[in-house]
Amino acid sequence: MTTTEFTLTDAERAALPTDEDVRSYAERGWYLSQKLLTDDEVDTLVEASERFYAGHRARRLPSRPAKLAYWEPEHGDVQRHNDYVHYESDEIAAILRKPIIGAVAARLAEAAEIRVFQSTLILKPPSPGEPSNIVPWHFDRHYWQTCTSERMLTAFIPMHECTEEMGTITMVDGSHAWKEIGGDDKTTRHFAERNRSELEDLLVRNAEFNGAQVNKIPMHIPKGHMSFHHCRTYHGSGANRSPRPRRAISLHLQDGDNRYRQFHRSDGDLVVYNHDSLVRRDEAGLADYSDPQFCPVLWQSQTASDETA
Ligand SMILES: O=C(O)CCC(=O)C(=O)O
Ligand SMILES: [Fe+2]
Repeated sequence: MTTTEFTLTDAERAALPTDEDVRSYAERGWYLSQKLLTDDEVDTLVEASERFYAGHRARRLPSRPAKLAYWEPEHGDVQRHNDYVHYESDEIAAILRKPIIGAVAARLAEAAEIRVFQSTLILKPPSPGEPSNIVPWHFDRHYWQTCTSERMLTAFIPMHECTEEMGTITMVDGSHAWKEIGGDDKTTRHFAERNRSELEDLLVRNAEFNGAQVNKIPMHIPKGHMSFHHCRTYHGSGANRSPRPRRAISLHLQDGDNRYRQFHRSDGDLVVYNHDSLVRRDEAGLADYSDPQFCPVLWQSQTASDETA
């Protein structure tokens, strides 16, 4: 990905979250955007992802980190996850770096700069009984223990209207503000490695501990719109009961201040994120989460008022 000018058209400015939207995100931990992508851009994502699945790459990762999610045709008709799609597909990256997406994230996170942290190309095949299609309750911060930031967030970008029938992403309202219990070392493991009922139980116990109800809100996302969720918002998704594949990209975003930090499990083991074996080192010899090859800048406010205007 190359740098772009961080400017918006008048129409795009009108699609930014309002002050009320920013307040609502702070309170609820999620936001459903206006239309940020044209129908042509959304259709291009579908075509580019089909080329990706057929094996086309602009470049390949120089090495495979230990926990890389990387669907290949021999894995068959399970849910597909492909990390670093912004690195491997220039066609997809060109759409993900559209400044309005970073600008919306900057408003929500109240940050002057937004960089890519990760992007995952996702496809849920249209098979209602497919167990791998279920995304158990989790929040993304658990996978990002090597990050200093508490403001990171994710844009969930479907490649079509995304409905409950398709197993759209579902938010647990306000859960980003909960204090956590039972967040033991296991939470750094990806949900695919964990037991579903264990995670459902953890959600219920956390709600009780906070005197809160579990209010699940499925995101009905029109074509070209996307949802955003805070890194501590519990979310998950169900079966795809529709006759079509559910296609999306999870675009995980970091604010400009985010840095690598060493994080040890209670057994002393160092937590390792996939970036740690890929990105350049900073002056202190630590993984540089601002390496432009893997973590390009999506948005920089031109003036202080851009963040709040
Ligand atoms: O695919 C989904 O429904 C959920 C994706 C997810 O966990 C995320 O975007 O952080
Ligand atoms: Fe997630």
